[in-house]
Amino acid sequence: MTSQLAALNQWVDEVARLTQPDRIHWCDGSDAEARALNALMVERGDLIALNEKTHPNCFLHRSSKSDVARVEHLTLVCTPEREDAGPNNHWMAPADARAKIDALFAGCMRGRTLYVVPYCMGPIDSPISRCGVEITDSPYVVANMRIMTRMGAAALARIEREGAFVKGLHSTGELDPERRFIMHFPQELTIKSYGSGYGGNALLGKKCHALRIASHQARSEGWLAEHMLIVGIQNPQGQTHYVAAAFPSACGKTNLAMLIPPEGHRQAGWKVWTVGDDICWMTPGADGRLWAINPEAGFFGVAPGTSNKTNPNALAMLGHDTIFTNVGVTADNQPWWEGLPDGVPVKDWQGRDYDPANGPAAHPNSRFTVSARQCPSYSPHTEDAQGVPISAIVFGGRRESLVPLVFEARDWTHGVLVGAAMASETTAAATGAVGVVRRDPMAMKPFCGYNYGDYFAHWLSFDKAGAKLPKVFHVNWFRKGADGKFLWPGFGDNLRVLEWMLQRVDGSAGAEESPIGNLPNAADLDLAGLGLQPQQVEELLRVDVEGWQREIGEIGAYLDSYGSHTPAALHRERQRIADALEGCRETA
Ligand code: O2Y
Ligand code: MN
Repeated sequence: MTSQLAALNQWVDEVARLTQPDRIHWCDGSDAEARALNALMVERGDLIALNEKTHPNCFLHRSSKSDVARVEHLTLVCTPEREDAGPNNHWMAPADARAKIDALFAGCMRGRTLYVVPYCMGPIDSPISRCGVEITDSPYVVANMRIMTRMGAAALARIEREGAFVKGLHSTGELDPERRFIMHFPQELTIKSYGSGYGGNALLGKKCHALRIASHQARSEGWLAEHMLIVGIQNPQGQTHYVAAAFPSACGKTNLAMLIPPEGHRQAGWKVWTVGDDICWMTPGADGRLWAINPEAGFFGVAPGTSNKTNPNALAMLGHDTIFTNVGVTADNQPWWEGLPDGVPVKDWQGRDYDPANGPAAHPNSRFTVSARQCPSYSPHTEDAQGVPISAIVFGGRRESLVPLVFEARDWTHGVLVGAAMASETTAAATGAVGVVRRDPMAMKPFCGYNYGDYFAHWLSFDKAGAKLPKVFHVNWFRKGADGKFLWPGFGDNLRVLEWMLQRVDGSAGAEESPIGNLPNAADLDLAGLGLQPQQVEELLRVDVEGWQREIGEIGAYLDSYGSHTPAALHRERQRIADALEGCRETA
């Protein structure tokens, strides 16, 4: 037996002594194992089989009603020094955290089965991929991990061959919000999660491993673990450029990852390929470019609002082999959520008879878990061991005013500032006030496993001799006109903006310089057939100098909040923009 397997066995034994399960099951990831687990969950009432004719091999899971989303206030990063976690994370000293959560784990698996889930984040033979093992007492978590990661025998074999693996210990516990924690110990490559069975709290390969722990590893190993979709854009000449894009929630990330080109573009030969919809690991290649993999193997997407109009590719993949969580059901046992044009719900997400007075049939954060291979636009290059080369990085947010449709950063340092200054208006999808601008650098606010100031410095460090870094852009699909209506149609038409970006990468499109970056002139964008008025286009691309002066002041205060951790180069870059805006006002 190799030392890695010995280390794994020893850890499983330790956990079993602490949690006292009745049985231990090592998951091999096989179809037979999945069938048996599904049958067990149906028998126990954890899963409900959906209409076998319309949705073969699809199941509904209803979570506890107080366990329906990530819990940021209970999510901790436990570094030896508080400052290393930064003001962007909730922190507890590792020894205190361990004592607190191990007391919860003591005896928690009595009467339950302990599942050992070996998994690989990324293609099984990719040097960029990393392995982990999740120990859980939830068969629902096993079923989801099987879809979301490369889980089972092949991952175990890789763990046997190579160095350290990430240890994730999870128990649903009593599903009591008062006895719930999601703790990260980056120095020990360990995650401990107790008291939730939902999504990012429980599927430890996703946000916990692939972002919080991986961002920490990436910093020390010289790569990037990012909250980004990856999409391939094929032009009519047959060249494909890959774009990585970061957006805060409720900005249409999954829709952009699965975009369908507008009719004219489709006819001209444009194609869009989906590599990933949520997480991107990027590493510098021998050629100086950044090469990216999607560490996940599936999508854990929001169901409400997914329809043939907003995301036909997503809808097409949900017809078979899908786990739905917290959606409603129709009389003939089909899954249903708000935004579907057809069907009538008879049961809501809690299993009650549907009554609009109780709220929506599907929980607003209800989800589908589905293999990425079922997506019609799935890129075969998703499996490439070396990853795909990234030509452009896009940051975005939801801003009613001020922020133009698109601008290009002048260089990498400016691009890092653009990402660090990212902000979005809150929507009804999140708790708290609506329409408030919140900073969410690189869309990593809940996921960066260390001090944001150090994270900005890590991003800047990629700009070194020989690097051929992607161009960096910022987009805002959500600017509104004086009439309160969105100025830009969004969805498939966002390809027109991506087209300009890729022409900038090739050096074939024009742009006008401004203090905030380079913007397209109206003539640089293909707006054919959109019917936009010239004033609308002007407003979409307008730089409001006074508004930006206020914004750049607020960005300064935000950067200051990370104290001495914020790199001086970002302060200098911000000052340069402030000076250029001042110069603009004086000449106006
Ligand atoms: O993990 C959850 O509980 C839901 S949140 C989520 C799910 C999939 C992809 N991204 C997110 C997110 O919050 O960014
Ligand atoms: Mn996400």
